[in-house]
Amino acid sequence: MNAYIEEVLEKVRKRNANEPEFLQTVEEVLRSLEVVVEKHPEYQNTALFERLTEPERAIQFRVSWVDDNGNVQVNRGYRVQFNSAIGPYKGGLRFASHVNLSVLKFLGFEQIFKNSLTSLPIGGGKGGSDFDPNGKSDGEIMRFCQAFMTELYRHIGPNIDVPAGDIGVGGREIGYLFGQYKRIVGAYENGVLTGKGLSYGGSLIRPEATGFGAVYYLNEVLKHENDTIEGKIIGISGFGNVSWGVAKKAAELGAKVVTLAGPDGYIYDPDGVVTEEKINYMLEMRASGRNRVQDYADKFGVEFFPKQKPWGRKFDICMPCAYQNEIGMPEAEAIRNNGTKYYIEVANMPTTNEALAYLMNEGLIVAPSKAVNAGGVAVSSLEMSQNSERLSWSREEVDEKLKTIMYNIHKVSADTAEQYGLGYNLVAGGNIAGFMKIADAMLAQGIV
Ligand code: 2IT
Repeated sequence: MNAYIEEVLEKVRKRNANEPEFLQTVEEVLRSLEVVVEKHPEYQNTALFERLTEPERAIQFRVSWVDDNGNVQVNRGYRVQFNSAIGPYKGGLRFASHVNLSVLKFLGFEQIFKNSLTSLPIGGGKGGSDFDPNGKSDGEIMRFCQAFMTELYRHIGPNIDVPAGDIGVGGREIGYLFGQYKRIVGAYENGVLTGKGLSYGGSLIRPEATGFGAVYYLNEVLKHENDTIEGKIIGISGFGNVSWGVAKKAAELGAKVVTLAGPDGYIYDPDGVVTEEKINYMLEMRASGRNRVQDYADKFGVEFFPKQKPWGRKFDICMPCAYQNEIGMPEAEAIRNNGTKYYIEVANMPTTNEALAYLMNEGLIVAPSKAVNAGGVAVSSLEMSQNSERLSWSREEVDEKLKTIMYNIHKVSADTAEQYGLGYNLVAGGNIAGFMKIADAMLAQGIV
């Protein structure tokens, strides 16, 4: 163990004692950087890790709005501007009842490394609210988004901080947020948000990007193992935007996603979520605001397992696509005992540190979410490029760039791990590769 890393971890634990998700990711990332620190005394001299683990800015604000019954509701809004060493802060907004500062600091911290891995010029940030969009009317969603932006607008801009979607924030919410931003600033700055609709500056392939990118990355892992995706059985959790992209691309490449999961339980479809009708139905389920996956079982006549997770089943590949920490030790043991070979994280930090270490030690091939799901933010950055040049690129052009980006993320992760004598350790390789660019930029810019 490296003494400097230990010292920093101790300080971070003390200072953020009530932020378990944030401490979890800092612990995971810093431990994997020990091999790098030994070779770089300048990191310690410049307090690089103390600076890296402290957000440049964390804004918290009140969001007051009026619901359909005329009652005043008060929510809490946030934007964590974590690191701007390589570009304007970039990262999504999450609207969910579990949102708090710890969750957004974990997401913002991970976003720094993820964004760096894309090789594009974007810093790390994240934001959101404890507002729960489930069951809200369209009018309530709009009024909430307008109230949220009325405070947020003063902190963001195309060259300052560029939010996008995350859980609970999709195309509809981005539209309302952009409308309010434009109304307040009185200028058409559409590079201020990404994930926009095509008619006002959105990018083709952005809705698909996270899921497609994850499958492109998976493909690189399979190639490395002299394996192919054809015929593979994939177990996933979630049934939102990311799951949809994974199911769609997997089906296109001859694999099958056989489970979907929501807060109500999971469905098992032995024929796979492969037809256009089934894949499109995922969008309908999400848009309904019911947050129920049982609707799929009812519609297509497949089995539904109330209140259960899918990980007890046998799959070739597991791809958790829902929430942080959905895979703890019991789930990890089930996955290992079923003989799964590939564990591909897609949701941000879906695995507890203990379960992650266990799966790696047990010899599964583990790919980290910071790399696997980076396609989403990568295409967001391509959306910013298109907005800057006031042009829009074809579907093929964006998809080709996304493929190249995912290929490079896998390659730099694998090569970096190899270079440090860690074998095919995509978790450490991704962390180190993402970190090196940030560290270089931070050192070059002096003590700020
Ligand atoms: O977690 C993520 O990378 C996202 N929610 C996407 C962020 C973005 O700016 O597109």
